[in-house]
Amino acid sequence: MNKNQSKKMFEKASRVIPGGVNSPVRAFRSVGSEPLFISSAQGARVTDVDGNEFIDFVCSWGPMIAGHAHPEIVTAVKETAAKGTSFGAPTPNEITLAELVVEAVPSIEKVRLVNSGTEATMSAIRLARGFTGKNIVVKFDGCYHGHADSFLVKAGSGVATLGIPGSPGVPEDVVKNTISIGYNDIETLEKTLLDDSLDIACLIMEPVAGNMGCVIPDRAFLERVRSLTRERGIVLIFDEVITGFRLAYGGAQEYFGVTPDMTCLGKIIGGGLPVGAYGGRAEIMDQIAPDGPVYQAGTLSGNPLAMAAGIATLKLLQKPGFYEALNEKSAECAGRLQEIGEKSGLAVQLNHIGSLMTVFFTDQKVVDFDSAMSADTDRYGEHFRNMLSQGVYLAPSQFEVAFISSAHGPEELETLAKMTEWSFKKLAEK
Ligand code: KE4
Repeated sequence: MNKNQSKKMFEKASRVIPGGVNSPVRAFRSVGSEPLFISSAQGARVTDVDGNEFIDFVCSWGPMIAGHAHPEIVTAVKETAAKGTSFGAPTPNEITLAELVVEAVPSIEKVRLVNSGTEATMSAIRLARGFTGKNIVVKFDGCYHGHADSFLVKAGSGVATLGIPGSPGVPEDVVKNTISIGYNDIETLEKTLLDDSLDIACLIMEPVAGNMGCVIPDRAFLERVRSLTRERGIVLIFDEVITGFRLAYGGAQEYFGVTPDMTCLGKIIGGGLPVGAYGGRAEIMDQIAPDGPVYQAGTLSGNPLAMAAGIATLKLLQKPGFYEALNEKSAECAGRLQEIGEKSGLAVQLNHIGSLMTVFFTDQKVVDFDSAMSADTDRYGEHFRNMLSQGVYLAPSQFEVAFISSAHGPEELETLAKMTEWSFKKLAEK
């Protein structure tokens, strides 16, 4: 495969952008390769600057649930741009998108629009702290909530330990109020939330984890999180930046029938443009400035173009049968991959829910951060490179998910299955 132009651009980019990329995972470091520079995309396919075309299972990390360059989304953005790109003043489309979110998401009575998932989650925990007057935030190992200081803590040591900075530049003073414990670990959850010495403001979680690869909550665990946080007056925040409008129109909270106190959104609600959102019960949201004392602001919050792309996307998702069709073909595809894995002789696990899936190269069932970390990342890297050579673009990390969109048809999913079988055979021969 000719990658000359990508190579040249990567060298040029690296002279002026740290690592040559504007987000680390795009650097392809963990899959032993160099990044592709994308020139265009259409439906389920992306084309790089060397003219190579790939079936795309990254989907911009989730937003492109209706496929790339969907005509209704492109038209909405073009028409809006022609009337101006930003005013720093409220616009009608912000009401439209907010109303769509309030209507769709069970936990949200009021919502504040921001510019990224990180901004949504960092604002949500500040609000939870302001609302409760408490400081401690509980999260789960392997769950990623964006790069705000409070979230960048080392994974817990199996028991509730106050946070240890997970990155230089994050002061201990900040992360000492963050506790990270094991996902699906009810015993540690109970020990932590029932500990009267801990002044816990909120618990934030991905209701399906997508950042240690796809890890699905035990129903008992998810229900215990809800019952314990309610019992203890702890604000339960679902970080649905990935799962929001992905697992169902009402997100994971609709899919599982478990309603948090607050929800963070991103990705899909921006249709590929920068949007995040946090929302919840009105009594909590009314504490946010200018109504309340908890401060949060943003120059481009509710940006007209991003609103237009988000509204056009949600309108597509409202079409009858959208999720049934998407989840059905994803399940069929997952079933094929499961079968291929079982026959391959390789140690592979497939975790799948809705239109999200991850193939883990490990013999352990992947149910939390530790079991996810048992995966052979070198083997994943080989698999990634095998698939890329056959025109299939998977997530450039073992600890991400593959996204399927409504634009992925039988041909694309058949190619995924066939090339997976070919790659697994190659890996097994090594
Ligand atoms: P952003 O700030 O990247 O918009 O959102 C942060 C975030 C928050 N919560 C969840 C559950 C998320 O998955 C994310 C961001 N997701 C990653 C991919 N898993 C973004 C990709 C990247 O970092 O380049």
